[in-house]
Amino acid sequence: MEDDTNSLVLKLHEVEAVKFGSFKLKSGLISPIYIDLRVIVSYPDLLKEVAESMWATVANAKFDVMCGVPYTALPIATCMSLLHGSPMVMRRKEVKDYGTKKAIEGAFQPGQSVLIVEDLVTSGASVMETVEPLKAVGLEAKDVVVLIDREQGGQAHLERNGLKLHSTLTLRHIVDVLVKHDKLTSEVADSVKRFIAENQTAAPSVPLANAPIDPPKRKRIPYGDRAALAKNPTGKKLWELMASKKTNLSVAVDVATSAELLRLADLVGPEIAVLKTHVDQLSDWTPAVTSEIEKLAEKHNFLIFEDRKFADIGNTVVDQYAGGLYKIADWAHITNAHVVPGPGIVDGLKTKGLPKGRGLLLLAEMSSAGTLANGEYTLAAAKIAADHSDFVIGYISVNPASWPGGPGNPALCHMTPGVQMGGGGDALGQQYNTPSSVIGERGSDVIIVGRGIIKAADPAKAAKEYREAGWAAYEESL
Ligand code: S5P
Repeated sequence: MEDDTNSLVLKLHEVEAVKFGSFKLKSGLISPIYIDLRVIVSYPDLLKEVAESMWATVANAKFDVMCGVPYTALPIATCMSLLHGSPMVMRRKEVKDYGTKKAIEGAFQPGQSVLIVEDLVTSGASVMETVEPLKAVGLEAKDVVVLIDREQGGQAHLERNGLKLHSTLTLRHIVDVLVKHDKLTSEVADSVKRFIAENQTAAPSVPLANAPIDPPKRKRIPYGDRAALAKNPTGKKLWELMASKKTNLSVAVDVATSAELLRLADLVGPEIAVLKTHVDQLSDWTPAVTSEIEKLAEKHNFLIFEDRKFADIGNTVVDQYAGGLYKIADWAHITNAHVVPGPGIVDGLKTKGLPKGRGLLLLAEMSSAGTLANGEYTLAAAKIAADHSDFVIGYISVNPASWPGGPGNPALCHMTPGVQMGGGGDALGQQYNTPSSVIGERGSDVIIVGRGIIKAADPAKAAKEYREAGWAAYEESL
């Protein structure tokens, strides 16, 4: 079977149904890959092979009739029908008003089950457009067979609408086969994989009657695998570090003196992936403090995150980041910014941070009661992150699982503050969730814990407990 799909991939590449380069898509995006399966009709042997492979893909599915999604999949469905004696129905694409004109042609009985046949799935929108008129005439669609799943979210969207997607090939598999056979360089393969990761689709807005309302449980991609997707060196290092050190804990050392900061950093160092600082809270800061923090980061293998929350226009943040007293860009691997000024703030910070290989987190949500960072604002932050994924390594977020597309691009990391074992909050609006809720239910990647650790009687022991809780929740979500 593996060999069969390998030869199929090579033939698709040969007839240029799958091309690599730089292609402008309808959406305006530049894609490193272009797939056009219409060309298959010119190669009867290949069409037959495609139909046979897709038939084998749904060997275990049960259905009464088949329906190809117009137009590219129509000849494929016809070929499957001829080869295996399975009847088809046909959807008329032009009929928008299902009430007055026949949208579905052919002989069928209401209550019969239908297999949807499609050439390529991206978001699943065109499959859903076909399912709707089928349902309207009483046909039941449960299974969809597709030649190529681009793995850009279609499977999850279809599943949410009660449809099981069976794919003969995935884009990643195609790319791997072509690299193996020297048809493609691994650089191009990586750029395609990054493109897939960065361009996950939002759920199509075609609502289906009788669709189950429970969203499917997302499976998490392991931290280690996400390193390969990250464009930014600090983003990559963060994923690698979390995977190798087995920790998704960041400690917020919000203290008043340098000695206390260094003492706590040394104590919690063995447990953490990221040390989060607010150096402007220190009453006795000198440049020597940051070199000491850097030494501890080396000793314990963690990254330094200065939680500066930049919020000004691009031109101003340049010097706030690289200059002034603290020269944050010189020593903090990670810093963060609000998106309220618009994307210019990212461009500004990038001028100083990117040459040093630094990474930026965008505040997409906040943990405090009454925060205004929600809804459209959060989506705008996600868009800015997507547009700057060379520098932006992720988000400060609170409930990424609730975002319309879920946590989104797996190259980007979600870090969540407002974490304490007991939940609750403080007197000034801070709201806490538990490590298992943050990682397990809310879909975040890193827990940021301040007072739950630094105010504990034994901070090192508390850090170990939070680390274990965070890691257990991560492993359970894989
Ligand atoms: O929305 C936010 C964003 C951040 S970065 N809410 C937050 O609490 N933070 C920071 O996380 C905050 O500045 C503090 O350093 C830490 C939370 O500390 P804790 O003591 O409440 O756990």
